[in-house]
Amino acid sequence: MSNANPSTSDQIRSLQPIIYTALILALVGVFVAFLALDKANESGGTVVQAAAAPAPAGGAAVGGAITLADFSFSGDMEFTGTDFGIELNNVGQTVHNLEIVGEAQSDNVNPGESAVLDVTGIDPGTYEIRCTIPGHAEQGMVGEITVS
Ligand SMILES: [Cu+2]
Repeated sequence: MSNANPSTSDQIRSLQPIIYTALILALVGVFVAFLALDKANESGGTVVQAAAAPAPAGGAAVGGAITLADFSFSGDMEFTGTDFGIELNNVGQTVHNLEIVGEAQSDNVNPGESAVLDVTGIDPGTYEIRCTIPGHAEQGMVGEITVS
């Protein structure tokens, strides 16, 4: 009559295949979850890169380029919009910069180097430009730009 009243160990023995199967399924599930997390991280990284890509553009698009020489400005003198960058290329033998009088001031640009002056929130109009290095404006580093 042992069948009518199986021992506890018999019950466990009969459950063993089910327990093993459950354990294996649980392990597979964890493994699949890790794979899914990996995938999520990878695609997350891609998304971050995609989001970061426009960041270097940061400032507004360059609207034109002005050449800084000893001692003159030349190049694009007409700009559009309220926000734009002006590429400054110093082809002279000495340091120069560009100030849009009352609006914006570039960093000094060393001979042979370039920089971008970011202009933001400027109104349409005509603006004086000059180099603020002492003596340069007097020697000819003055001009005008128009913004429309
Ligand atoms: Cu100068």
